[in-house]
Amino acid sequence: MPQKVLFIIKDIESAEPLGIMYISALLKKNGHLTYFSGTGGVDLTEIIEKIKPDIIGYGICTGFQNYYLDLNRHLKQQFSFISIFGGPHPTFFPEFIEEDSVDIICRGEGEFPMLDLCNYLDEEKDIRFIKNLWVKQNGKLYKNDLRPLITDLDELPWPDREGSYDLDRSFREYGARSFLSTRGCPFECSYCFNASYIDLYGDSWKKCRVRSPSDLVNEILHVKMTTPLKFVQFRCSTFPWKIEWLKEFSDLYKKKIGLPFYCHVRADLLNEENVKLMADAGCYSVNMGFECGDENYRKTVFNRHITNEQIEKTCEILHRNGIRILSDNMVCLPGGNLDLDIKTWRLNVKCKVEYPLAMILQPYPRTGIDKYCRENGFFNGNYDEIYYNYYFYSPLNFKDKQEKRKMENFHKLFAFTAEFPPALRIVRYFCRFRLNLFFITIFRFWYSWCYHYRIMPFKKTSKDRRETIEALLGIYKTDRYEKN
Ligand code: B12
Ligand code: SF4
Repeated sequence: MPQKVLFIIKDIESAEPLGIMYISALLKKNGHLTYFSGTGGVDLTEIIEKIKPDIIGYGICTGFQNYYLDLNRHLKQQFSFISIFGGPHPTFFPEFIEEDSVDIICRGEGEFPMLDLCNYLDEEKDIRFIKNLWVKQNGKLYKNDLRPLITDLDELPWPDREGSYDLDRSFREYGARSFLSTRGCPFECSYCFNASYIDLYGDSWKKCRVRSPSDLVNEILHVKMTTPLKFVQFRCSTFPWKIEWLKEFSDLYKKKIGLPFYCHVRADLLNEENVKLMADAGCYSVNMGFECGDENYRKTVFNRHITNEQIEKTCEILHRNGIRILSDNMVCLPGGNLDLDIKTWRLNVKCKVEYPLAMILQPYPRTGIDKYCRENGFFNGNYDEIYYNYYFYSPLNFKDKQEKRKMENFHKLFAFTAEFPPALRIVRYFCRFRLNLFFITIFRFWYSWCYHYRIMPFKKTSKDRRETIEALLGIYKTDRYEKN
C-alpha cells in the first residue's frame, strides 16, 4: 500500500517551504500520496479524519519547536500516525527526539530517508536502521548515521508546487516563487547553519552543489507557464558566482524567462564581470550579508573574512549596475553594545542600502556562535528561550540590562533611521524607554513596505496588503499552538 504522508506547516510566510516540497515530489514520483496543510483557519481534525495519513511530517526551524510539539501532542491524542520531524532544528538538536510524541527525527537531507521510510512501511520492512533517521520504537532509540549527500541535484524531481498551494490558497495567485540553484556553502561563518552542516557532513558540504543552468531555467519556465509568475526569488545560500555558469544561465534566463529576480550574494565573490552578467540576466535585487560594521568583530567572532572596503566596493558595483541591495545585519551581539550596532548602521548608511535588514542574533543550536555564547556566559544553552522570530528579543545575557533594552529598541528603528540619518541622535535618546509596541510597529511596517515595494516590487495580493496593514495595527501571530 502506498503511504499517505501529510506535511503540516504553520505559515507559508513570504516563501514556500522548498525542503518539504522536494521531499513530496520524490515521494509522489515513487507512488506515495502526499498532502499539505497549514494550521491557521483550517480544521486539522477534519483534514486528518478525511486523509487518514500514515505519517505526519513537520519541517522545523529553531524557535518553532514548541509550537509543533504542542500541535503534534494534540493530534496524537486523537489519531494514530507516525510523526517525523526534519529541518534545521532536529538536524542540529537531535536531542529533540526525546520529546514525547516525537517518533522519528531526520537529520540533514530528507528526500531519500523519507522515501526509504515510506517504502519500508509499504513493504512492512524494519524501519529502525534507515540512514539519517533517529527512530524511537518500543522505548528504544536507534540513532543512525548519515548517508552521503545528494550529488547531482538535477536528478531530483522539481519541488511539488501544487502541494504548497494547499498551505495557502491565495499563494496560487502570488506573483513570486522561490527556487534553489545550489545546496551547501564553502564558508564557515560562525552564526550560520552551513558551518554546522560542515561539522556534520565534513568537507562534502563545502563543495557547493550547483544545478545546471538548463535544469534550473526549465523549472522556472514550467512555473512561469502554469502560474502568474512575475518575480523570481533564488533562496540558495549563495547564488552561483562563477563566470562560466553565469554566462550560460544569463543567456538561457533572458531568452526563456525574462523576469526580474532576487538572490543571495557574498561581497567578496562579486566583481564587475559577474555583476554585469547578473544584471544583464535580470537581477533586480540582492541580499548581501554585512552582519557587523566592525571588521575585527566580523572576522574574529563571526569568522567572516570580508573587509568593509570590499563591502563598500561591491555595493558601488551593484548600484552602478542598477541592482538594489537588502543587507543582512545582526545586532544585540554577544559582548557588544549600542555603539557597536550603530557602527553597523553607519556602514549601511554609507553604502546607501535600499533596505538594511537588522536581525537580533540568535545562538542557533550547534553553531559556532552558540558555542561562543555558552562558553562566555552570554547564553545559558536553553534553546526554548530562542524566540520564534529574530525580530523581537535577544535570548542573550547582558550585564547591563538598560544597554540590552537600548539595543533591542535600536534594532526596531535601524532601517527606518537609515532613511533619515540625522535622526540618529534623537533615536538614540528614545531607545532607553520601554516603548516596545511603538518601536515594533515602526519596524514591521517599514519592513513590510520595503520588502514588498522596494526589494521585490511586483503586483501584490490582498494578503500582502493585509500584512502591511496588520503590521501598522500591531497584530501578531502566536508562537504556541492553540487548540480551537
Ligand atoms: C528560504 C528560507 C526561509 C523562507 C522559507 C522557510 C521554510 N519554511 O522553508 C522564509 C523566508 C519564510 C524563512 C523564514 C524563517 N527562517 Co529561514 N531560511 C530559508 C533558507 C534561506 C532556505 C531554506 C531552503 O529552502 N533550503 C533548501 C532545502 C532543500 O533545505 P531544507 O529546507 O533544510 O530542507 C531539507 C532538510 O532540512 C530536510 N527537511 C526539511 N524539512 C523536513 C521535514 C521532514 C518531515 C523531513 C523528513 C525532512 C525535512 O529535508 C529537506 C530536503 O533535503 C535557509 C538557509 C538555507 N540556505 O537553507 C534559512 C533557514 C532555514 N531559516 C532560518 C530561520 C531561523 C528562519 C526563521 C525562524 C527566521 C525568523 N523569522 O526569525 C523563519 C522561520 C520560518 C518557519 N515558518 O519555519 C535558519 C534556521 C536555523 C535553525 N537552526 O533553525 C536557516 C537555516 C538560516 C540560518 N539562519 O542559518 N526562511
Ligand atoms: S553566512 Fe553565507 S557565506 Fe557564511 S556560511 Fe552562511 S551561507 Fe555561507
